[in-house]
Amino acid sequence: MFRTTLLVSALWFIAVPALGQSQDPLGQLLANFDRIDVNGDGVISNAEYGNVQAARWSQIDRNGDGYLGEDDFPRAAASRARAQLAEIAYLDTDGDGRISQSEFINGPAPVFVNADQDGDGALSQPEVAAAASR
Ligand SMILES: [Ca+2]
Ligand SMILES: [Ca+2]
Ligand SMILES: [Ca+2]
Repeated sequence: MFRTTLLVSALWFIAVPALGQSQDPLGQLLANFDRIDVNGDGVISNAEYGNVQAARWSQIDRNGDGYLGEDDFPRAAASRARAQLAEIAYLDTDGDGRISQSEFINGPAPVFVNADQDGDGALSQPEVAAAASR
């Protein structure tokens, strides 16, 4: 049960930021902004966001095969699994039909792209705050 909750929140975090989940990914990003901004330049780069994704990977790749797939979701959630995987299918940059750990970590997460209003590839604190209040 606990693991299931962890996995679902982790996936909501990356895949569906705007659905008003009680787990508030942008709020967490805002609260931890200075810690995530490792080089202290005042913005969170995709690489810095990748550190967050990397820290979460072990929760996401539940079966530990190095890829994010349907088998990493609870069996009962198969249809939701497919929907969420479809939403992040663009992360499969080598086109092998599965999302590897490095594709997951290096690719821009939907939450990142949505919050990056000026499209400069980095998140400023006001951008995160604005996205969090949407
Ligand atoms: Ca930075
Ligand atoms: Ca897996
Ligand atoms: Ca791939």
